[in-house]
Amino acid sequence: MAKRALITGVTGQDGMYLSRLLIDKGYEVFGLVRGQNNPKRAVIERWAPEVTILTGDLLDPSSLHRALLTAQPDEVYNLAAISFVGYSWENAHLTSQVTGNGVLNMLEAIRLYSADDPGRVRFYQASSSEMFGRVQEVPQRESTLLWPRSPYGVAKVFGHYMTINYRESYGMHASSGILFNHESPLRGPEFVTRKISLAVARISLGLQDVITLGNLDAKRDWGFAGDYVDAMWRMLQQDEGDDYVISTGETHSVREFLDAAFARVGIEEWDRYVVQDPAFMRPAEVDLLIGDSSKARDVLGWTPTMSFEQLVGAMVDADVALEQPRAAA
Ligand code: NAP
Ligand code: G4F
Repeated sequence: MAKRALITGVTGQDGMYLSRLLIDKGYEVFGLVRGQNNPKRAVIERWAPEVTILTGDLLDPSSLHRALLTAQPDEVYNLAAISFVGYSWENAHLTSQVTGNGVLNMLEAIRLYSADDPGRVRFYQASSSEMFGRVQEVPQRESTLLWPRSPYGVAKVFGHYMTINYRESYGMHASSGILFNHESPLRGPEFVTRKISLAVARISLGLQDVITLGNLDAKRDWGFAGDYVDAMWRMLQQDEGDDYVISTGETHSVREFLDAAFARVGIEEWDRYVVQDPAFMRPAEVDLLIGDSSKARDVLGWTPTMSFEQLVGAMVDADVALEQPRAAA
């Protein structure tokens, strides 16, 4: 019998990579898509036509219950969230509801659905290195004290502890992946890596003059999204639910990302192409993230496959290919 998986947030970067990974492993995959006439629905239908689309919203508990009844999943991957940190200050209440309370809605729906056998449905929660915020330890690991610096980070802490609480209270097979930043050509253009790769591609093709950014000194532990969804799957194949940090163990500044991206198109001196604007600075910044993923490497046998330079190169190349027809027109 093929295993069955339900993915919330299937239209996002990770949902798209995870859906392909599970399909390739022979799973029957169900994806939750929100809203009426959501334009992303067509995108996931093209990307992975094998996925059965279900409509629902993390804010609507009955839609989650219905999705469980239809999908009858062995595994649920809760990837849905308002995930853009910058946006979360302007929309703190909504972020708390979706990114925080939405996790509780999903956990509760699973608890009621599988009350006869609490371990029947395995649950993955998309926790985040943003929870470390003002970091209390370098590198950050599973035991590092959480000190979130944004409404998004606070909401993720709530979801993280709810996941642990449901595991401890009800014996659910619930795992929380504390994932550090992971990127790809499918990354949303609001995030700094994709904003840069798109702009560098367009600048190299003569389609754009400058890129306007905020803090260039922030440091992130950037990995490849394709590697990180593999870690999610590995967590749910363990005998028990648990928490795992997933990271590369290398950190780079936004400035270093700019170095690598511009170098890819043959530009060594990029100062004249980059403008800084306080509008892109955050009320509270997470200055440095670098993760220690020894536990995941030892227990899950997980390891990242793509270097920082390869990742930046792949993103810039993909955006050059995307923008080339516009330059030729
Ligand atoms: P993403 O591209 O922003 O995708 C977010 C997904 O959530 C989208 O499919 C979105 O649907 C969906 N969504 C938003 N609000 C919803 C609601 N009320 N009900 C149902 N679905 C809703 O994010 P991602 O980069 O793939 O990340 C996946 C998860 O991992 C997120 O929870 C994120 O916070 C977390 N995470 C990401 C990273 C990272 O570096 N990428 C690191 C740590 C943790 P629409 O397409 O309709 O908007
Ligand atoms: O790309 P970012 O917006 O990602 P951020 O805030 O680290 O959040 C991402 O990673 C988290 C994991 O740690 C996820 F949980 C979350 O869902 C999301 O996927 O910003 C990265 C850094 C920040 O320090 C920001 O201040 O880049 C800096 N930055 C500088 N200029 C900018 C810009 N960020 C954005 N988005 N846009 C700018 O113009």
